[in-house]
Amino acid sequence: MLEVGIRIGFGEYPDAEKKTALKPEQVREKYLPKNADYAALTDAVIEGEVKEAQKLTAALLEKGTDPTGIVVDALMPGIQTVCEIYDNGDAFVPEVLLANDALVAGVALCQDRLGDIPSAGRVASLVIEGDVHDIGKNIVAAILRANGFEVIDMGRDVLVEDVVNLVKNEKIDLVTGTSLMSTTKEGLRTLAKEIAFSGVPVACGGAAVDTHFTESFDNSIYGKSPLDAVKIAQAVVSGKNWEEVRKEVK
Ligand code: B12
Repeated sequence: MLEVGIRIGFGEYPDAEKKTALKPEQVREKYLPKNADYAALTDAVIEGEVKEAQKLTAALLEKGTDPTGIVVDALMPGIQTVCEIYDNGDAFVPEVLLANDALVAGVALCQDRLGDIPSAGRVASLVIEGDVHDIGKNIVAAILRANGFEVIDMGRDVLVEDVVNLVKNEKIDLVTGTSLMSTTKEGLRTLAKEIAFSGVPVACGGAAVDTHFTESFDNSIYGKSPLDAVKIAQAVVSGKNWEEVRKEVK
């Protein structure tokens, strides 16, 4: 852990994906949806244009487009583009944050459209202690909501003891934990262990974790995409335990 911390301090990230070296325009092409209406919305997110993102999302909803499709196939490619460009050193923090604002604005409209759906179950979503990367967690929470789950968004940099208190005091079916850094992912192991007494499993995701890591401890299920989070939540609510869900979602 200390060694990893030192290497990161020197700007070397052991678990980080290998840089693609794609130019910003190539990254945009890679993620840009084929559907022209979706592509316009993706571009609005890339440019961090909040009002434009709201306008285009509203227009798609008006046409009867499925809100989950808008989030997954139009809004998400926009933030993925900006994050990869940033990761390649071709964008700056404010650009990521503006793109996130545009994403959140679009997601909010999709959620409003869904209105009151009978709750499919209760999920607590968080980014683990020490980690501020909450863009992915926000998408996961939005997609869970779009699929009828009540989501208690605990935010980012969340202490394990706060989750322990939550599962003790409220009826929670599933916790989703996100980690983007090798220095924070161990928090997910602690979390899964500390809440095992309650029978509530932890769905783990984010770029720092994978099946190999998640399966090195009990009471956890790995998920790659927000739709995996939905599958996991549905399986847990149907009464399956974490071992059964692990096999099912693989
Ligand atoms: C954007 C970003 C930032 C933003 C974060 C803004 C925010 N509000 O989130 C800012 C600029 C603030 C930032 C800061 C830092 N960052 Co940063 N950041 C990134 C970057 C470029 C993108 C992350 C992202 O949002 N991706 C897009 C989202 C949509 O993807 P995602 O989170 O993985 O989520 C998806 C899936 O994983 C999944 N998912 C997510 N959660 C869950 C949960 C479940 C249950 C399931 C099923 C699925 C699921 O669904 C999502 C949608 O598909 C990454 C590089 C990269 N390529 O990942 C570096 C990166 C994560 N950052 C890194 C670092 C080191 C830092 C800093 C320490 C830099 C510094 N020296 O200050 C600080 C961290 C401070 C802290 N304590 O957390 C490193 C981590 C290295 C490592 N492996 O440990 C990375 C990998 C960059 C790199 N190449 O080295 N960062």
